[in-house]
Amino acid sequence: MSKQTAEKATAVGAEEQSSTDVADNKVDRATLQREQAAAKERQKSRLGALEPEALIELYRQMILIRRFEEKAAEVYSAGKIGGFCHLYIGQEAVAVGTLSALRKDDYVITSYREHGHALAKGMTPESIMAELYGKATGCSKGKGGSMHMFDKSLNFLGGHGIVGGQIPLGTGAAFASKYQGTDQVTLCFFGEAAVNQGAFHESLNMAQLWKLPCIYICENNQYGMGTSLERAMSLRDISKKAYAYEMASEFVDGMDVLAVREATARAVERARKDYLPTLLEIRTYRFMGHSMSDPGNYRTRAEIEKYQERDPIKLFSASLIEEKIADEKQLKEIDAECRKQVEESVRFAEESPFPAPEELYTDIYANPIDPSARKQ
Ligand SMILES: Cc1ncc(C[n+]2csc(CCOP(=O)(O)OP(=O)(O)O)c2C)c(N)n1
Ligand SMILES: [Mg+2]
Repeated sequence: MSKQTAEKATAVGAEEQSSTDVADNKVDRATLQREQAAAKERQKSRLGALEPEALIELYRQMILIRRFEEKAAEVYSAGKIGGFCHLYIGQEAVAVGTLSALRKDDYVITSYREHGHALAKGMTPESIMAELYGKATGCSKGKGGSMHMFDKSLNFLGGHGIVGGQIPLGTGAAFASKYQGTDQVTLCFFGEAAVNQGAFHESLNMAQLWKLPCIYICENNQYGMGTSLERAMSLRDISKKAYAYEMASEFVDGMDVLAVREATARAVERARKDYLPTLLEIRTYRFMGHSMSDPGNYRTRAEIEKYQERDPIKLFSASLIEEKIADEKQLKEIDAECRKQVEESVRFAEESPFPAPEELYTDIYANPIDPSARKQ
């Protein structure tokens, strides 16, 4: 990929960058409405690429994540979940859009804000909720909690707490696929604050140099904990950082699930056919605080409201209804089914046992410790 081609790829996505993407404290309703109308038209023009059932499935996955996260917040506040808990509300179109462009055996690796990715990869709400509760039936046997969801059978490689720590690991997974001669690709997710870590730059350099089938997905929600992107980064146009490595890149509207899917599909093709990496900057926004313990005093209510107007689920349901792909009743039924599914996951978690004390000594080393040897 030449620098010129990479520039062209970015320029395509850049058309969709909103003029109101910077933090501010007043809502210009007229501009917002105009931008939302344009966003809806862009989304509608993409609807024809998928069958109605596939479109409705995207809606179902997004609403399942939303309802799951709302419930997680509720049970966390009720003291049922210990440790950290980072919610994905507002960012659903990113996990759902990107993962919908994958094959089942492709790899996914991400940060601690991963409940949504885990659900979109096909993990059950039960296995995730039980993990949040620290129960033995959780996907990591109750030993990982919110930041450590894993499912080897689905090639879901976690759930990582160190900012940027998963980027070299994802690069390694992509290296393994190439080395073993498979055509699997890896989606490696991280937040925009992780881009300032050396591990990001080392990984991109290596991936382009060695031609690794890794798609680097920066979920730019514009804040790293309480620090805004403006205060932390000299070059804020993250997709352009790929130029330093002559890597293909795109800027993508993360509130449009179909735009996300299309950009990912282009990157997947490049990775699967030619072992070429891509950097996608997907602009999004988290509606909740950084974690459940964040009161969020660094943002104005007006700013949050502005982004809530751009809610990816609101946008997609409006497009589906206006284009007569689904009606309101049908979408409400799907919502009710998802709520029920989430309720069942809570019941499952509540009724599951905590891990047995002996479990303290398992899953620590590749060669398990023999507890009887400890007594000698
Ligand atoms: C190496 C490292 N430094 C600092 C932290 C503390 N920390 C946890 S999350 C976070 C912000 C990361 O923001 P971003 O990458 O934008 O992801 P987001 O939380 O917005 O999804 C920080 C600084 C950490 N976990 N690891
Ligand atoms: Mg962030």
